[in-house]
Amino acid sequence: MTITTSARPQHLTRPHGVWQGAMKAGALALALVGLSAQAASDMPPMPEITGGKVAGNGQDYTIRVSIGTTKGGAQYRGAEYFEKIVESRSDGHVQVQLFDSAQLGDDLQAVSSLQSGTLEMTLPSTSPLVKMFPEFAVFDLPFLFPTTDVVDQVFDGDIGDQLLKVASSKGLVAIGWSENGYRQLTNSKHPVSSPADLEGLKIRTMQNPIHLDIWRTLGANPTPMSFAELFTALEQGVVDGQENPWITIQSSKFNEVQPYATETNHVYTPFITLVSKRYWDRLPEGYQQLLVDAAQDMSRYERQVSRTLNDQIKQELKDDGMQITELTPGQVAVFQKKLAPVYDHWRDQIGGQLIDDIRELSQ
Ligand code: KDG
Repeated sequence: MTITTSARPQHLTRPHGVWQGAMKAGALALALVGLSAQAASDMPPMPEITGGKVAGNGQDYTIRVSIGTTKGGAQYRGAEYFEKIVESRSDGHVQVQLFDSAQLGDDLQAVSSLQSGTLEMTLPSTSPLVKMFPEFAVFDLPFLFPTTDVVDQVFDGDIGDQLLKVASSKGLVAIGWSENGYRQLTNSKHPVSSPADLEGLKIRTMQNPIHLDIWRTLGANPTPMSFAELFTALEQGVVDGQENPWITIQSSKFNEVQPYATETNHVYTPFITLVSKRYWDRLPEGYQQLLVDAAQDMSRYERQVSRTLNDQIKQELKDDGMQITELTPGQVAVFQKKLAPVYDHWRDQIGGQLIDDIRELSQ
């Protein structure tokens, strides 16, 4: 897949969303179940809404949004901002209802509900969707996104637009990106500071062939599982470990059943904002553009929330007794060297050009 400059999907004209202002403490408290009081208080305030009222066709619309993570995470916070923008700029004619913690199904179930038109919107990780969109597997390659700057260049540039175009098919309309984040390993057995320490550890992965390849290549014993089943599987010892960003580890209380963590930052996982094509085609053009505007504003704010809280929450997990191993650059290099074959395994399927284009961004 070669990146072309005119990559931007037709439905994605970039609005002029800017950052301003603060938000009322009340709503702040309401929205933050699951996060510590400290993290809650450090949550960046929602920016003022920019852009005027949008005229519809006099009809009212409801958008149910399925979210896999809990109310305490950056993802839910971003979705609340999306809700606020859409309801205010449509003068209440478009109502948004948020359903967290996979109430309406996990990522794969929610996407299939969009395709059948029984649900309007969802924010899945890209990893469970690689069978549907093989190019998405580029996000699962280890250590390909060394900094959030590289992530933003992809999200806010041609590569991100091209991948949204790819995902605007199969009954779906892709309108934006947000941040799941850099993944960290946790386990219930012992500290891990080298691949050798992974010998025989049963690690849960997302339903994704590259993640299975990563942990198999490192010498662990990986098993794919839906996020919705993960906490119970950890609690019952069905698996010894898992990997997710710090904010998800805290908001899903994995630290209560996982005493050990290693700051691996081994993969960066995005969320993608998807709308049901059947629903999209019923919306007047003004409301289609409103959803795109709101998704872009949500994307920038959610990334800010995720990054503001990331280090803070890691510290809180430590304060709450989690034993966190911080790898030295030399120790990270051992993991990177051991994982080099993963690139050879998947280069052709993903597309060498796409991988090289992203690598270029960190040069
Ligand atoms: O819907 C939530 C999932 O997208 C997210 O939690 C995926 O990181 C993920 C995992 O570990 O399953």
